[in-house]
This record gives sequence, C-alpha cells and structure tokens, in this order.
Amino acid sequence: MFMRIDHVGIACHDLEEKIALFERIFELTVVAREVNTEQGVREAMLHIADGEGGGSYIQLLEPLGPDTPVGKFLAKRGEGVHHVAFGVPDVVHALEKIGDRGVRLLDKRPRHGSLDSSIAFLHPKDVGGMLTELVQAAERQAGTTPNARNTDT
Ligand code: V0V
Ligand code: CO
Repeated sequence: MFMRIDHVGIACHDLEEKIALFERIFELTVVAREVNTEQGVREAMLHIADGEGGGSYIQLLEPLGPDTPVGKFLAKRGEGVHHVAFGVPDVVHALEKIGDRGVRLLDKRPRHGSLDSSIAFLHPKDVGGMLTELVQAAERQAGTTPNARNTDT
C-alpha cells in the first residue's frame, strides 16, 4: 500500500527559525513553501532523498492561528513530531481500503497538499496514537524530478 515515507511533519512556533536549524544541522534544502489556509498552516518542505517510490521530506509547520490543528497541538504538546505521511499511488483507493478496516477518516475526500499533492488524514486514535497522512504526489511533468512518481504506463 505504501511506496515511501513521504514526509514527517514537525510542529513549530517559528518557521524561519526551524528552517535555519534544519539547514544548519542536517544540510537540508527547502524545495517548497506554502500557506495552506484550509489546513491552517504556513509550511516548508525540506528535501531528504529520492527513491524508487518517490521523494522524502521533512515538513515544517507553523500554525496560522491558535484554533487550527497545529495551533492546538502546540498548545497541548509543544513543538515536535505532529504527523507521519505515507506516499500512496492512489489516495482515493487507499482511503476506501483503510476506511473499510475500521479506521476513522478525517477526510472523506482528498485535499490540496504541499507540492501540489492530494492528501488525506486518518484519526490518530485509530493508528496507535500517530496522526497519519496519505499523500498522492502530483503528476510528474516531463524533465522534472525523475523519481517523484512514476505514472507512466
Ligand atoms: C491530536 N491528537 C493527536 C494529534 N493531535 N495525537 C497524535 N498526533 C497528533 N498530531 C490527539 C489528542 O491528544 C486527543 O487525544 C485526540 O487526538 C483528539 O484531539 P483533540 O485535541 O481533542 O482534537 P483536535 O481538535 O485537536 O483534532 C485533532 C485532529 C485534527 C487530529 C482530529 O488535528 C485534525 O483533523 N488533523 C488533520 C489536519 C492537520 O493536522 N493539518 C495540519 C497539517 P486525547 O488527549 O483525547 O487522548 S497540514 C499538512 O500536513 C499539509 C498541508 C501537507 O502535508 O501537505
Ligand atoms: Co503533512
């Protein structure tokens, strides 16, 4: 079902400060930044590696306000790992299969995610306490990121 760990999401108070930290200690590079109002975050993707199943990233997340998923998480638990995102070939198909296995779907339909992906979340209480995200990467364009996702048939 899973092709890769797409990203690990880290909740933080100050996005620029944490980008500088991850660049300095791990030599990572920011490949995308986005404000996602639907999810209530300002976020940055830092590239780790590309594998056969696609790319892997660290996602740094700063809340747009206290009454957002990441804002509430910070108030309750402080900075740290917020979610783990798995790459899937087809997020609608994966949601259907996982929903049939009794896991609560926080999104019945995919939403817009970073790097133009389609994303959906699963309830942490049904996944051993881990907020889980499913990610279908954007369709690959000719000549870019060769391992992003092989959709050729
Ligand atoms: C809450 N809980 C968590 C958690 N957040 N457990 C593990 N990891 C987390 N991140 C626990 C919490 O401690 C409670 O357990 C229980 O779940 C219910 O939480 P709550 O505080 O009562 O409820 P809310 O209102 O904070 O909602 C929590 C959920 C919400 C997970 C339902 O945050 C949500 O819908 N998240 C999905 C969207 C999201 O997170 N978007 C931001 C990332 P106890 O205390 O009752 O035991 S956006 C993103 O990743 C993007 C754009 C991307 O990748 O492209
Ligand atoms: Co994410």
